[in-house]
Amino acid sequence: MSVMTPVLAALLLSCAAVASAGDFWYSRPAEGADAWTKALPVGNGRLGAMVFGDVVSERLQLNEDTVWAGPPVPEQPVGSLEAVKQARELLFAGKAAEAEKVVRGALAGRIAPRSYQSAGDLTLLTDAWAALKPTAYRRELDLESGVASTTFTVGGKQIRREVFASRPDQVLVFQQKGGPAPTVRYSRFGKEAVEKGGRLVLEGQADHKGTHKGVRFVVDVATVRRGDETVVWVAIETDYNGAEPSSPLGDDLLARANNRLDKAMKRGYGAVKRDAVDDHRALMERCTFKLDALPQRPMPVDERLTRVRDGVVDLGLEKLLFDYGRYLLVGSSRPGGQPANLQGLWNDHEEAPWFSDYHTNINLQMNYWPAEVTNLAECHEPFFWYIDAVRQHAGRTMAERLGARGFCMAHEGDVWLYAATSGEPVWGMWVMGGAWCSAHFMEHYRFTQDKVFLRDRAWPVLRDTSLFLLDWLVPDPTTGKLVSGPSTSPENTYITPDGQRASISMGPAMDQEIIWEVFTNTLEAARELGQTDPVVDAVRRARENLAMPKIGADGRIMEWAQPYGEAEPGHRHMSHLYGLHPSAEFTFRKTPDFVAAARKSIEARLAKGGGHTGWSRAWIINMYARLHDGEAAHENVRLLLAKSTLPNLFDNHPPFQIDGNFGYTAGVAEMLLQSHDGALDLLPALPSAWPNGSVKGLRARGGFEVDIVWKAGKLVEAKVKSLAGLPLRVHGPTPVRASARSIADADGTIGFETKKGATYTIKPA
Ligand code: FUC
Repeated sequence: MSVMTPVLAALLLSCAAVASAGDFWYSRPAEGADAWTKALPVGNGRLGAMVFGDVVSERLQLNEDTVWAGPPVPEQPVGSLEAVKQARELLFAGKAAEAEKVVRGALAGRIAPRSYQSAGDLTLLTDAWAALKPTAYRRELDLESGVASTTFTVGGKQIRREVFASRPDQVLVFQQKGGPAPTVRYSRFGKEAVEKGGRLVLEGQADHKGTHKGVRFVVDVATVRRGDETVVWVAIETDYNGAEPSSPLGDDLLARANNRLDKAMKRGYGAVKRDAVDDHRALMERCTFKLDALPQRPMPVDERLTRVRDGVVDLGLEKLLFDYGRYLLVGSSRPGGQPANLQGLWNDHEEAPWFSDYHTNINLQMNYWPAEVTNLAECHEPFFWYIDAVRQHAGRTMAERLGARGFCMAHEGDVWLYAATSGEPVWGMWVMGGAWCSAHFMEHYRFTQDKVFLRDRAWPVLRDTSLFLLDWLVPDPTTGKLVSGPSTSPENTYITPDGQRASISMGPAMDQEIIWEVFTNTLEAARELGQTDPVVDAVRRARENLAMPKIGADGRIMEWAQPYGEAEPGHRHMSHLYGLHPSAEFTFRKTPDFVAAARKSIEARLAKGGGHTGWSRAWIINMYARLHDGEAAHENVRLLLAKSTLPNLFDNHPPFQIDGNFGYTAGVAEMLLQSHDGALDLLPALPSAWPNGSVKGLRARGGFEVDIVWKAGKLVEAKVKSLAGLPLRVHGPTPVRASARSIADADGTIGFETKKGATYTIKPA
């Protein structure tokens, strides 16, 4: 479906380039009404800054990942079960509008504004430069080191500024070399920091217009001047208690912050920077992606983006955006911290769009799609922590009030670890959030083969999810098959046979597909662990009796159990295609008819304007990769850059929402390597726009690390390192042979035993 014309192809040749360190730069500061989406992010998983790069008045907008407005936190309403039973009866009787009324009254609480918030702004003022005109200006983000820099010449002096967030020392650091010391100010939504003990201190509490008082925090700023060097150190500490969010920590926050600053300052800028860079680089350099093309005149990112909007294919930018997704995950999700939220870590609002929370009907999960495959498994940890914490508290209460054992989650959550149906039924009446997230635990095991994780972390989540689903499912009175509901197919609506618009139904395809996956994962985990828990038998029986997705008369996957009319045929969610991606229910080897039906469904969605949000477009890239359609996948890569990417390469919903960044990186990985269908599939969706390139350090299920080189659109060689010593099956774009003795299947897939730690070479046969 590529729309590449000969003119475009020619432009592609003349403009594309190998991206390298030093590609992510701009020739002017982030300014104007949309300055924030031009500024550059740094982060250590917990502390983040947006760097604007202004010469006279530099602004660093800061974040700390627990600064959230707070309680009261909603609970699943008492009486939910009665409402659910009533809604089920009404839905089975074809009375969707009445069912919706019941749900809206009894199950949908008010959405409360407990937003994730900015921690404030650090301003560095140099009045002496106000009347001067800087030259040789450049601001840059080095994805490898994690350092943002601004360089310029002013008043005959060369100035260099650097900003980074140190994970080892847990401080944010600004350094300026050359020029007078800037005047330092700190403020947050109109409140100014005050001097305390020689430091600039702002003590605050996140709230919503005086209500929803949440996390207390201290921002502590120290400035040190030595020669012509100025270093500004920032520590941010909060009273957020992850173990029990409703009981804030009682620590002296200022003492804690002062202590952080003392320690870091004693070590000095050089040592702190070296350790921060080492820590960051260690993760970044594990996985590299290269696309070869002709050299290009160096050009700032914003200008390159403009050209992409004009139809140019910029391979350097496509590569850069892949790296950026990894950079943003490293910057916003590290063990011990909060999961990456809707904006990752970076947010300048007091009340952010969707409160910058954790949406679990696509967004939070998409944030973690690149984690395993691009070799950042430890960045997945905050997600696991969060889901497990909800499981042990509000997720259990929610299940209980829905008459079930185990745990569940609805479509959104936040640092207060709540779980409850809320808002409008079209988004709020959906209890599959925890079930979908449970799949990530199994995937982590598949990639890492970490049995301890499987036993201690994944099994309790899978077991509790299965318990919930066993109790939640009910037999459809007509077919006797088990169905989920009342439930929305997030967040779509349909037309009932009598012409009304409705959202909830019984047995929407996505629910059934998620449940099939949970049950399948539970059975697989039980097998791996030798589990004899009675829940395993119950799961096996329920899976056999589960209503499965169906292909409609039009050849598409049916989004709802009945052939309802579509109210929004180009809807951004493609929930019913969950089985194609991220799940592996519809695959070429197992269910080719469903793969074909999924393709028809995507095409129909796109024909009606689907893919219009950044994350929706990113999901489509992943889906086309699973359809082994490199041309269509690449067309959506191009469209994501052209239509849904902001000047600082943040993903645009609109507004900024980070899921599309992560979904993009996962999608590119998916085009180069897949491992969900019983074998490693090398270059399953390589587009003609990427004729020459390589990727190193991708991870695959079964515990493999994979490097691939290709030329003229053909596989040259792959190296597969076996990390767990499991048998390996490999399938190439054309028949392949291995450096070990192998057996080939009819479809050209080769299989052989591996030794833990050994590397195998795969070449065209
Ligand atoms: C889902 C999507 C919206 C948005 C929100 C944060 O509900 O349907 O488009 O991304 O999450």
